[in-house]
Amino acid sequence: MIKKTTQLLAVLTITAWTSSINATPILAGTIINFDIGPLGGLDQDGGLPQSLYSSVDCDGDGDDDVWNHMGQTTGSTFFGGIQDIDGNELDATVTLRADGVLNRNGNANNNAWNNAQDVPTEVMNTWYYNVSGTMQLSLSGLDASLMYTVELFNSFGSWAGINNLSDMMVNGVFADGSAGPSTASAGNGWNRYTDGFIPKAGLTFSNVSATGGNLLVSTFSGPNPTVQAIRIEAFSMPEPSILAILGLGLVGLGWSRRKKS
Ligand SMILES: [Ca+2]
Ligand SMILES: [Ca+2]
Ligand SMILES: [Ca+2]
Repeated sequence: MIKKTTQLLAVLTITAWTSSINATPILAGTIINFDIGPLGGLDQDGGLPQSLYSSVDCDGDGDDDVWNHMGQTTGSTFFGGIQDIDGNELDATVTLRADGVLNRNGNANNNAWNNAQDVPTEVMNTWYYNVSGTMQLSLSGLDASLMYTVELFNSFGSWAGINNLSDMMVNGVFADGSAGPSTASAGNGWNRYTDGFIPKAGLTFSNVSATGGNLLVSTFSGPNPTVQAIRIEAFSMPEPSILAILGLGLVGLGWSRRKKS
């Protein structure tokens, strides 16, 4: 009995050890793809399942891209088991949670993308939606010392000509950094047909910092908010020395101007 317990403990220890050494932190250059809305449960790691798509190669490394399937609309649960675009299992602290989602749906009829903007058609064929109110997707466990590019994809044609406007924000601001009002191209009153479906465009938020809780919160509000996919890429903050040199340059410029006048 003692021997068996010892063996069991050894197995558990090794399992915990190997899963911890396999986990990868988010580094500069890490890309994470989320396919929002596909059917399917959790995978064997108890977290989000993944699929590989060969139709596009977003990062151009010649390998199929990994997409995490966020299909759980129950809310209030942070789902881990997330992989980066190369299939590396990320730290268990990296999780995604959905709030305010009414349901998910999917079909190919309202999608004109055909692998546009490095997003597989299959990914765009599924989505989350609500009929009113605000949907939120919160990505937690990010490195606050990095910065992020967030791309939101909300783009389909409606069979009834109903292409409601929705506001899309990340951490409470539009893509131009303002809290609004702003332009549709920055996410204020985004028309999923004329702003997304026809030009086959996503909405890119550049230079986003994770908030205090290491969070990136994407919100979708309006009469019929929808979202089909999210992509996040991490990058390093500009070197402090470069900023310092720029700052010194500006001070110097001010000094020389003052001397002339
Ligand atoms: Ca790839
Ligand atoms: Ca997984
Ligand atoms: Ca989708």
